[in-house]
Amino acid sequence: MNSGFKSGFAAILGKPNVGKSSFINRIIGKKIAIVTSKPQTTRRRILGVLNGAGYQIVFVDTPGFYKPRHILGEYMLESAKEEAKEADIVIFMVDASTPPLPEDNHVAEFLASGSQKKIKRILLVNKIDRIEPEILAGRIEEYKALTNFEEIIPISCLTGENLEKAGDSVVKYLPEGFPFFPPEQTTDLDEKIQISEIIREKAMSLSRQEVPHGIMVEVEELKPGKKPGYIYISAYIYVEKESHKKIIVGKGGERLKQVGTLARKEIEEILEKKVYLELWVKVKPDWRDREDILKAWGFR
Ligand SMILES: Nc1nc2c(ncn2[C@@H]2O[C@H](COP(=O)(O)OP(=O)(O)OP(=O)(O)O)[C@@H](O)[C@H]2O)c(=O)[nH]1
Ligand SMILES: [Mg+2]
Repeated sequence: MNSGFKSGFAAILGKPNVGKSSFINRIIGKKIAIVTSKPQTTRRRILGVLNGAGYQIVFVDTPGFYKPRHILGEYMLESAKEEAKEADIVIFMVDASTPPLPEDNHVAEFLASGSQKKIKRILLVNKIDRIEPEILAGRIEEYKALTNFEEIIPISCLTGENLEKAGDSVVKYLPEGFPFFPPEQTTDLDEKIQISEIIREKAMSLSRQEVPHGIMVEVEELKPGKKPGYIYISAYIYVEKESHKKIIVGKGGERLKQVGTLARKEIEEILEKKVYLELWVKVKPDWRDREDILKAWGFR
């Protein structure tokens, strides 16, 4: 009926900061998910579609597994689990530069429970560029013991090592079926959300300590600009405290300006148009624990 075409969903699970979003961007060859050096960057599932000869893989980037400390965290963990339950394959990603940590066990325990027990699993041991080759084999053994895997592949999203091999092994376990998306579509993200994510990435990257985790961005307007050929975008950057607002704005507005410049450049690349970007910073106390706000922002 479909002449052996393969298609399915591969959910990428793992603790925060192991490189799940980097993997999706690198394997698709396009920036789909934002990446920062801070844990808990990804907050909701993001799809990345990879088309090849006779197959379509829908990679699902998920928030990292960690112990929630607020309602947003609960949503993030739940959303990662839901995506895994609906996937055909689970890619369990770990960080080669450290031995297994409790959050890795948490992922393994989840995979050993309920309907998860039957799912095909591929272990990707990422960041191998960060360790000496002599210790890699031992490190793999430590991770291998977490649960049972169909395949184990050491990779580096930084250098690209073994990424093709990782893709091939996903294809091997894909079920037969028709493609889910047309060939030109690489993600399902709405344009306004994509833009707000880029702004959030820049704001998170330029701030420190507890500030980045309390940042939320909402695009307010996206319309043709006054100057011909320009797009006008206005967005709110929300933070949890007045002191955080001062940090994001910076001395004389310097930091906010930097966020705006970096974000604008990237948005211009995506939209292939000149952009006039206006950013406003607002305080929303404890928004990560406010059901009403989270719901309005699509987290519930
Ligand atoms: N050295 C090295 N760094 C990497 C590699 N892959 C990712 N990184 C870095 O690791 C950090 C985290 O990467 P992300 O892709 O945001 O990790 P994540 O698993 O999506 O994190 P969360 O969204 O917080 O769960 C970033 O600074 C990346 O540049 C790699 O193969 N080697
Ligand atoms: Mg991520």
